[in-house]
Amino acid sequence: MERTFIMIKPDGVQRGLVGEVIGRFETKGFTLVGLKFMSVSRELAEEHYDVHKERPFFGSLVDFICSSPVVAMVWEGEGVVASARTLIGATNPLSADPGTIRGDFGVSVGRNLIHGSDAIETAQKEIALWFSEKELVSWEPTVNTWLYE
Ligand code: DAT
Ligand code: MG
Repeated sequence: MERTFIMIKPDGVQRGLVGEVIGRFETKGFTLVGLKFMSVSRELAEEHYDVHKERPFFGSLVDFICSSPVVAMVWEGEGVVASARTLIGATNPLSADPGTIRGDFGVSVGRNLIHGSDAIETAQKEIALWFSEKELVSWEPTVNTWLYE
């Protein structure tokens, strides 16, 4: 079963949107397999955003991620990587569709509330970066009989 890495960024936590965001993934039908509330070290933030290290916003992005706690999660389900990106919405909340997390709750690219892995391979890398094997729980929700044919 596919897995993706999702992080509620410091703005999402500070604005009291943790329950709202988790609820959207739960009610969609995805399965939570990893969850932790944590402060992020500079080293971890820099590694996580390594693909953006040459971009002008890299420094402020890393500062922001380290500025206040985040909620790191792993969600599982068929097609969860792409579907989570759809639930999250476009990078710039101003152009994100209503009904998406960024579309409903944000107004600025530097405060876009949430991170989601952009591809299956990226998800595997990010899950391994943020979670140890023993922090992930493999389980089969009984409701899956009513979610999957
Ligand atoms: P996404 O988070 O939608 O995958 P991304 O990987 O292109 O977007 O960028 C990572 C984060 O960097 C993004 O969530 C917010 C920040 N960011 C991206 N483009 C930016 C810009 N032009 N100015 C400021 N921050 C930006
Ligand atoms: Mg990205």
